[in-house]
Amino acid sequence: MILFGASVSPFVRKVLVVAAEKGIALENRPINPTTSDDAGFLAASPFRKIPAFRDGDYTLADSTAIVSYLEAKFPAPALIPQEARARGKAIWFEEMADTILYGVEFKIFFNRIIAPGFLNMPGDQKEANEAQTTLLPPLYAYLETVAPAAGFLAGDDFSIADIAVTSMIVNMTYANAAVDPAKYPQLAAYHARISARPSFVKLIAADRAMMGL
Ligand SMILES: N[C@@H](CCC(=O)N[C@@H](CS)C(=O)NCC(=O)O)C(=O)O
Repeated sequence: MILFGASVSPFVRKVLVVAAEKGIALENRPINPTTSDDAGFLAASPFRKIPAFRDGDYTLADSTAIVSYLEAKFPAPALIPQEARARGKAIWFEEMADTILYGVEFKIFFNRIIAPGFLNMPGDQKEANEAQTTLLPPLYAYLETVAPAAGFLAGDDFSIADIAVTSMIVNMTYANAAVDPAKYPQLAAYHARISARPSFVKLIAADRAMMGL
């Protein structure tokens, strides 16, 4: 199985963490989605988005679709809860991370890291600063109300909810928009605990080395 895209993408990281937690061997090809002419990537991702995925003759794009496939094919350990309330919450947190958190993460991470570091462009620092000061606080404030002191976001077990939210906050951390423990102590402790899992630690170390952080 091949996963296209680099782990600095929070969506690629989400799939790589799922694979690591389940003990699935994935070959990771960290292609650039904008410029890649890798035929395998283009065949798997009709709109040049990462992550994209191939398993034999089967292809998928979109992290949620790929995680759903991996969950069905490799059910243990379960990362999408079965119980109704827990499953609903897991999908809510994954969706909240992938849309609401990502909308703010993009303005901060793109302008501070991707544009200057990889595209040789200055990045719109005003947009990044405004996103950090006005758009991000309500999101961290919400997560502060739901982050558990022990345990997980959806049900009793570690799940896609924890992976998706943590993956997005990891990118905020790279871009100097980390959770301030003085303002959001529960969320900061939760983020530290989940991002310390071995499935995250290796990827974060590799990202930091790649970005020179
Ligand atoms: N909903 C998609 C989002 C994927 C996405 O937007 N990936 C970004 C990288 S973080 C991308 O491919 N950007 C390149 C582009 O839009 O050209 C998922 O969950 O996989």
